[in-house]
Amino acid sequence: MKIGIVCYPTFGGSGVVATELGKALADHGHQVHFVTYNQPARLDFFSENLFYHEVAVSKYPLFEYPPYELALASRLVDVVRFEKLDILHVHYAIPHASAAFMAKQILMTYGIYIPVVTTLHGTDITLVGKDRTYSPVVTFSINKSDGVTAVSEHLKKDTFEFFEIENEIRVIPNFIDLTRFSLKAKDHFKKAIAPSGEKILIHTSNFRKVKRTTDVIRIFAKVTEKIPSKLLMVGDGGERSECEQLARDLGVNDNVRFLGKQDAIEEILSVADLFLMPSQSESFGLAALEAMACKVPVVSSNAGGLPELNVDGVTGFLREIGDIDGMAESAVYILEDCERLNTFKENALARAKEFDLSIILPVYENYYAEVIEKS
Ligand code: GMT
Repeated sequence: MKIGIVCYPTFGGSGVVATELGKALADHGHQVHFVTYNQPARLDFFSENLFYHEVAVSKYPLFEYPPYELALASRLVDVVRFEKLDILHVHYAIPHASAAFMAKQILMTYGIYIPVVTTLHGTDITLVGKDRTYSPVVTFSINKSDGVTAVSEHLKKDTFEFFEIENEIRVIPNFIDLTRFSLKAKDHFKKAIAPSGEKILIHTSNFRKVKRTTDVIRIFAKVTEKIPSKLLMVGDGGERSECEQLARDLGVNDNVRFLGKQDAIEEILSVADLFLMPSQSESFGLAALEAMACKVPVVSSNAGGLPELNVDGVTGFLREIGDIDGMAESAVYILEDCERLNTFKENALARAKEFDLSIILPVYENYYAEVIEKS
């Protein structure tokens, strides 16, 4: 197939899923065309089946807000027509689904019907989408998509709850490439971080409020009262300085390292004993899946789709949002006993294997075929 992919070309979950999916489809012999405003973060190599089309937004003094959606729609018209695409797959509803709808309408004037699949990732529904500023457009463009997928049952339920959806929504979960995400031998790095054999806790995110990153620091402060440990905070975003200040206020800053944005996340995860994800909202929790693939158990909130990934008492624990004491208690329970920790680690990996790319890729391929056939 010739597949067009629209996404945010950033480190964020939806961009990562879209890029990894595109790469895997290209490896499987499909021709994949990315249409975005920047080269996607993980698309920095050559493949004969991968193409990148930049969306350039012209600046004009009149435009206080440059119309990205129109530039994207125009680019899509161009790419679909001249590359003869079979299907467009847009990741994150805003503004990609509505831009794709507009492109589809324009393409009809050329006698071309391009089926559009929209994948809902989370905040496009739970935070931004249900905001009245956008909700009529989100509702319309979901209903006008030829296929709609959501990354968890919970997100599907939320979508039906928040919007008047007449379309069917297919759940296709996030996936992981286990050839890349696996435990790496990084003992020297582990020794440098935890020279006295301390346990290593880790959190990776974009440090947005929804991630409750200050909870991570508070949980860690409680864990260190019981177990000598270190905390790695990976990523960057609005809440980072607040976390740094809190670590100082709680007197744990010597044991916390802020590593900023990192590419080789699997190498850092490989030294960790426990992943913390106390999110306020999480449609799936790709970062937790990445950790599990590297044999790291997860203590998380029970927000959104997290219970569909993290199996309570098996791959880690689920606690109510904001239950800092409970999450610290669960963390100590996992870390205090080596044999128990190893069991949780094995369970985490076994669970991650259920989301292997080799399982989820054909699900997308079959879905595309189904959508193309019925369009
Ligand atoms: O929250 C993030 O880390 C970024 C966000 C995004 O929209 O890119 O991630 C969302 O999509 C991911 C991929 O489907 C999911 O695994 C994340 O759970 C989801 N984030 C939220 O729902 C808050």
